[in-house]
Order: sequence, then structure tokens, then C-alpha cells
Amino acid sequence: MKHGEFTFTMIKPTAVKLGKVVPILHEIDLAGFSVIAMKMTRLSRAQAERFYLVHKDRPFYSELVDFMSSGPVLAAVLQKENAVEDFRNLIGNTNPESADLGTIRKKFAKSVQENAIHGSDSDENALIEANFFFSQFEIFPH
Ligand code: 3AN
Repeated sequence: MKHGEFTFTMIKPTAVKLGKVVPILHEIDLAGFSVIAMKMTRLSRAQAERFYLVHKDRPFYSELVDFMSSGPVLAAVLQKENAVEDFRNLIGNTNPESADLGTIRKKFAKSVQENAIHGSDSDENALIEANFFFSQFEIFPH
């Protein structure tokens, strides 16, 4: 995988439960991203704690970990030029109330916590997060 040309995403438990996997993937496809790795899985509490360790001192950490381990998620690695920044623009602000019209969070998020989808915030974190969910044999860059 080429640095800068991929990002990691996860469709969160509420959106999965509400049947929004395919509609969200459709938006991602229309925006020009291609899927190079994908799985549906459920995080244990310990795995969710590890994934969100950077937020361990935030007041919402424990609730976030409960939520993210409450049901299955759809994890994927997406390829595109300028992937991280373009994907952050596609999903919109963390808080759906502040997200621009047309963004995935504006369309599908329930609240700041149950905000439908995750997108890596840097190329470094995209690599860390992709490696957290997928082995080198499960990622197929073009
Ligand atoms: P983003 O996902 O937009 O990068 P972060 O990294 O600040 O936002 O937050 C990670 C996750 O933590 C969010 N996707 C959301 O589920 C949750 N979160 C962020 N801020 C809050 C908050 N104020 N209250 C509850 N949950 C939050």
C-alpha cells in the first residue's frame, strides 16, 4: 500500500443494525474510493479499548468502548489518491449537527457518539488501523 493513497474506515454498530451498510458503501463508491480490504466483525471490549486508546482520558471513553463493542461493525481499507483527507470530507464533522449537508454523517449519524462511520485522521493512523484489523494477506492494493 502506498503512503497517502489509502484510509481505514469502520461502519459503526448502530448504522450496521439499521441496515445502512450498503447505502453507506454506495456513497463511498460514488466518491471514487475502491475497497481493497473488507470484513464484518465484532470488537471485544478489550479490542475496542485498544482501538480508541488515544481517547482514554476523554470523558466519553468508557461509553465509546461500550458502544463500539455492542454489535458488529464493517471494517474496510479504501484506496484513492489523497484518501485520508478526501474521506474525512466525505464523512463530515464528528458531530452530525455540525456536519455539512450531503456528508455521510449528516445522512446516517444518530449522535456525536453513534456517528455512523469512522475515518482515519492521518496517513500514519490509517496504516496502524488497517494493520489492527487486517493481515498483509487480507489487503489487495491495486
Ligand atoms: P472522529 O471520529 O471524527 O475522528 P474523534 O476521533 O474525536 O472524532 O472521536 C472518536 C469517536 O469518539 C467519534 N467517532 C465518536 O464516536 C466518539 N466521540 C467523539 N466526541 C464525542 C463526544 N463529545 N461524546 C461522545 N462520543 C464522542
